[in-house]
Amino acid sequence: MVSIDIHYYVMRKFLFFVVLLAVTASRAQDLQLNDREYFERQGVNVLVFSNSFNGGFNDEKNSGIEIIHHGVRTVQGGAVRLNNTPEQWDLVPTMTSRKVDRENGTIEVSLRYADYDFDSRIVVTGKGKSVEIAVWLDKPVPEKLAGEAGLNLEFLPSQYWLKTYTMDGRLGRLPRYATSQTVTRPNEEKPRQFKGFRTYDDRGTGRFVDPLPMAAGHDLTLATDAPERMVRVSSTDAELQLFDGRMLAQNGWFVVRSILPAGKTGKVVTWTVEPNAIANWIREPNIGFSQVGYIPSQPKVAVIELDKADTPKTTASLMRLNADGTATEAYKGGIQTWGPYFKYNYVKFDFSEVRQPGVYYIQYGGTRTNDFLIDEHVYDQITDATTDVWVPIHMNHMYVNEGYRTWHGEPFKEGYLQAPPSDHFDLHRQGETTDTKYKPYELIPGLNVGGFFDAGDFDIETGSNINVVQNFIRTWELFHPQRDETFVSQQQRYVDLHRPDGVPDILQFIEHGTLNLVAQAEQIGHMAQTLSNSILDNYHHLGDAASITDGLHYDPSLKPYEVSADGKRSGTPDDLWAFTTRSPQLDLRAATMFAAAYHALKGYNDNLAERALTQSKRLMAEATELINTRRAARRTQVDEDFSWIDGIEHNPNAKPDKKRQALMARSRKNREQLGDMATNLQLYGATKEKQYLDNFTKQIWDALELNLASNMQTALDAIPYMDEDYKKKLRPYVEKYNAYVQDFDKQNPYGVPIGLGNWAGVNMVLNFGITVNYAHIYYPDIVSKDEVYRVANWLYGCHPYHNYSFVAVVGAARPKQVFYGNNRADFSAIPGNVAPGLLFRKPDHFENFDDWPFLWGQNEGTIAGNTQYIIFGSSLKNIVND
Ligand SMILES: [Ca+2]
Ligand SMILES: [Ca+2]
Ligand SMILES: [Ca+2]
Repeated sequence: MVSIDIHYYVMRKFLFFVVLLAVTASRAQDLQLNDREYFERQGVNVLVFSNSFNGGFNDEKNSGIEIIHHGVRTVQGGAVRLNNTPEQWDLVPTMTSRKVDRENGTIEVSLRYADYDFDSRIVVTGKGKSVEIAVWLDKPVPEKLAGEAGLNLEFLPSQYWLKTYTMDGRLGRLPRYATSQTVTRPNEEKPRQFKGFRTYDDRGTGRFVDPLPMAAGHDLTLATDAPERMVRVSSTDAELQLFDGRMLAQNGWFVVRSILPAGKTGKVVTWTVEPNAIANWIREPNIGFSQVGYIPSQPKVAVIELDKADTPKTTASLMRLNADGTATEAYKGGIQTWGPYFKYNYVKFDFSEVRQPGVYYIQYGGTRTNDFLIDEHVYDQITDATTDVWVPIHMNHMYVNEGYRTWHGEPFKEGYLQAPPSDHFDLHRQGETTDTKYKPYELIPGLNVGGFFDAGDFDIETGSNINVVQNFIRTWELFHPQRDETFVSQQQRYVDLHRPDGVPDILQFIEHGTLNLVAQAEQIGHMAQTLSNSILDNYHHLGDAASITDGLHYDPSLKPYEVSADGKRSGTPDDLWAFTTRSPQLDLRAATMFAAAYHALKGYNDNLAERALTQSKRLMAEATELINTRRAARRTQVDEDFSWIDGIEHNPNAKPDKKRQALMARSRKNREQLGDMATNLQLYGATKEKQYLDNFTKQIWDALELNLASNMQTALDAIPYMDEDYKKKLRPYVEKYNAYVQDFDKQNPYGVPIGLGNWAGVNMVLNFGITVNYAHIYYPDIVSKDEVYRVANWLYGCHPYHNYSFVAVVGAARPKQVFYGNNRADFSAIPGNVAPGLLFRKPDHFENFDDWPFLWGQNEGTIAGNTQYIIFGSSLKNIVND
């Protein structure tokens, strides 16, 4: 009996626990508002304006209500919007307040469209496995927006296309390509776009295109055939419409939308949104390693990114592929814990011991990586795709051919017009005056020569092009690469890839960049800010650059789309503009670059070299005078300006101590009197005039005291011109820099600086990599060779989110497939491109899409960044091969 009683007691206790567990478990299955202010359950994160529309480029597809669904941010753009399928330059709301009420499990945001004096509130409430999204109005929708304003939520096409859906029980399949229906409506009915610009060319019809819904009803389930993507949206008080945003713009998303009712206030639209969660889902480990492979002697450490709920394994193996196709375990080693970093947990697997050349893969639990090489020659080709393919394709004002394929015809044959005073859509503007002898809209002759496309767009950013020429000159002077894989004829305006022409390509790239920049200085009198599109509807061009404009001079006396009888002019205002507001700082940068270009080009193109030198001297004198005049005028207004020492170490909020203040004051004074130290150093390199070196020497030590990390590169760049004493004096700073480098191992699991901005930080990482390489070259006893692989590992696959190489490189086993290049509409890449990398979304998500190229913050490559990569890659190869 006793035993039975005890048994009964234990049973009751047990049952109680089972019930308790079930209750806890079901609560754990509910969406909970967590400490980081988003709704969370395993496999589902619902973010409510953790990321706000920032207005820079309007709709960056990065904001509003977002869902990270089984690790992928597949839903965003949840907000009150004014269009069925908002485009990038359609108006976005400003978030005027955000309240998190943890007690009641709600997040409330207030949204405002100032252009229409239209305010609304969105309240998101966790309700079991769903969230309720409700729109509240204190005043009815303004009359002008009635029928236009609605609650929108956007779904990532590449994760939803080809999947099935149901709307009120009716079946459908989301299409791979946009082929739904549209209507046209009078332009007056279209809500205003960004700064009044227009994304479309209406061909004189006075009408805009508006997509029609693919489906409508009250209960929609998307991806009924894919549990990891399945989301149910239902509403009892509003009709749901499903649109395809790609009808208007290739970067559009699938949109679920309910129009806000006219004339009503209070809670006007209510949705229940339930993202499906796969039971006990745990994210697959992301094993970060170098897709390019490893040389036998280098450290080889894989960083493994794990779900918080995952239990780390104790060991991993390096498997070697044998000649007969079988695999054997080459090494088995322990897993080291690194710890948590943002939302994941990190461990490491060190297989440095393995030095035998061969083909390997990593086996960690049930996860097997793709194979990679260990071999002496893995880095030999890392810059070839960039120099042989990416760079020549970005040569402006040339016809570019590759084998059977034409990349683009000769763009902008009609040249560039003087920009009138105006605002612009790509972060620059033309000031009140033109600062030139040209009248607004007048043709500025001679600018359609040389230069490089900026990035995924086709403008010439002067500042970037100056960097590009400098990067090429630096590569040329340091490494003298004789590689010749490109035919360049300035006379024929023709470039042919993979056709040697007897001239080293780098020299031809220096020449091409200089040609445009010298033309700017000669024709305009100073440097243009940019040569860019004048109309938004040809700025977002995707396709052959030669078809952006009609190649005919714009003639306002003709009607739009009309061509003159002689066939040389048209009434279509598509010509690009030169934005010519004078910046003496930009002129100074150009002057330095021209001096260096003179040296690089002398003996190859003497005429261009002389032109560059002439402009260098003139701009140097004029800009210095202008800067001093402006500085004197400003002195009374701005007392302290320390912006130039901004950098990782500089904390603008920290009040510097007395000693530092004195140092800052002295640095500023020296800088004003002697000029920028890096500029002085470059000028010394170009002219060998001693005064420049003296100006540099007077400043470098203070600069290193103030900001070691930012100024170390300049200090190292001086070594070839300096004596042994300088090198000795620099030693303790290099020792400190080495400690700074090592410290990154504590800051994050990957050991490199990681940016959290709206543009992922590849430039910062490359700068870091270049400086580490040079520190090793000059001080191998302080900065060991092992350090130079940090950035290589990061770039080629050892990073968060996925393990693909950020460089579309020759040699990588698994490079990224899609980039934000000018062929992005084809879900493609231009070989040799370097992605910005991992975009950080607040509060804790890193992301790099490899099936959706359209987010520039993570996938666009720039001409300045890619030429910086050439320096990084060249220096790495140099170190490895020594
Ligand atoms: Ca641009
Ligand atoms: Ca060549
Ligand atoms: Ca034209």
